[in-house]
Amino acid sequence: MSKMGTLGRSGIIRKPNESMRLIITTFVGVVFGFLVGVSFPTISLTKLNFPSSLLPSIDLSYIEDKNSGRPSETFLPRSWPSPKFNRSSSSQGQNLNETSKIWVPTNPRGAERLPPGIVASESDLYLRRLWGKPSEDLTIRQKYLVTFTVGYEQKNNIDAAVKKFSENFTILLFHYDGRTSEWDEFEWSKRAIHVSARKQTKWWYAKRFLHPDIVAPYDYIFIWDEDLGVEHFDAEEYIKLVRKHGLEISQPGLEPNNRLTWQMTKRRGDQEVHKFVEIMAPVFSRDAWRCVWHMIQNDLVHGWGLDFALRRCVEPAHEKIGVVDAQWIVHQTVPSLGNQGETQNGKAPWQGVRERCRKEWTMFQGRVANAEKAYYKEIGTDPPNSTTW
Ligand SMILES: *[C@@H]1O[C@H](CO)[C@@H](O)[C@H](O)[C@H]1NC(C)=O
Ligand SMILES: *[C@@H]1O[C@H](CO)[C@@H](O)[C@H](O)[C@H]1NC(C)=O
Ligand SMILES: *[C@@H]1O[C@H](CO)[C@@H](O)[C@H](O)[C@H]1NC(C)=O
Ligand SMILES: CC(=O)N[C@H]1CO[C@H](CO)[C@@H](O)[C@@H]1O
Repeated sequence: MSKMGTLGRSGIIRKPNESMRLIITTFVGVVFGFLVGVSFPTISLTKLNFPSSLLPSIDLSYIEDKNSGRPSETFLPRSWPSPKFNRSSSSQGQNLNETSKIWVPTNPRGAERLPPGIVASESDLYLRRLWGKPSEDLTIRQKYLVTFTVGYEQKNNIDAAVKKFSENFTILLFHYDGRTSEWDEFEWSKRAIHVSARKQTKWWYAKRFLHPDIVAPYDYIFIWDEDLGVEHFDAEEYIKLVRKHGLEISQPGLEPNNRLTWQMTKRRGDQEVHKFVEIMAPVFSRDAWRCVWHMIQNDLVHGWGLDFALRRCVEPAHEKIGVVDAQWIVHQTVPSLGNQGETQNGKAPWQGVRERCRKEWTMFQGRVANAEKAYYKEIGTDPPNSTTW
């Protein structure tokens, strides 16, 4: 590759004493290119530049297991120009009839020129090795994801919390204080994923790093705060209950509760919705998260008001949003991100944060209401009378 890079730049000769070297590398490059052209005569050298024409020809010799039944010919896109007879003109590629080019409108936006078979539209957070066979990288494909937004000072609490999550969970820490390497004192830290960005909120991280197409392999996604006591919590049991009752958005009971029986608040009045207000420990199903992710606003980082709007993402909300009382957690009020603001106009940092939270809440409500109004106006009907908030 480096050879070819030199060849590509060889037209610009700045220093005379370099020209000899350039001539030699050019010569080597030409010979090399000629040899490759001879070895792989079916690959067009007119349309494609050299390095990329080399790649598909190498891949032809390697057939993945899952494709082993198919002839290797299928690796060659049929719609490419027939290269054997049209080597001469390099501009010929642009004159191709449009209909012979790949254009698949159902592909993800921007990837329409790819044959659908090569489109990997979803990903995951699984850690892979740098060696060996890719197919053997993963010994376990975790089906659940748990994220904590953490500062190092809460390390003991997080350590206790993480230990409540089995190997079936991918662990992802969002660090708001920039301290990541210190966590390596915990054995589990080496298999966790650490994302560091200073002084950001849970929802900020979630919007940026938990795109639905990235977290697609996970059945359930826990997006948790750092100050939760998990002594009475068992993650696998929790999942079992959530599955059993078909909860798309849930949260463990937030206070100690003597009735250790699971009870969903079926007829939730305003008071019970309010109980859900802080969403400190929400758990989303894959489908619910796909919707909620889209509802998170890029600039409203505190997520206030989001909890009231969650019901728009699941239908019927009163059956699919619930609190799992049998698995409960304790909210330990500790100074955390709320204190990471800045002193402004003589006000304490936390006051500025609190004010912004309230402001965001108002803004979010306004945006939802306006969006809804705009929607009904566009389709030309009156909005339903029921108030949303
Ligand atoms: C491409 O082919 C279609 C029919 O197959 C024809 O109508 C069109 O004019 C062609 N375009 C060019 C640029 O040759
Ligand atoms: C992890 O998941 C597998 C398959 O669902 C299950 O058999 C196993 O018990 C789980 N591990 C724990 C610790 O619960
Ligand atoms: C909505 O409210 C208007 C007046 O406020 C009333 O005339 C109308 O019947 C109501 N529609 C429904 C579906 O309740
Ligand atoms: C086989 C093939 O595609 N031949 C084409 C080569 O290019 C000329 C025009 O540049 C076409 O007319 C041929 O059909």
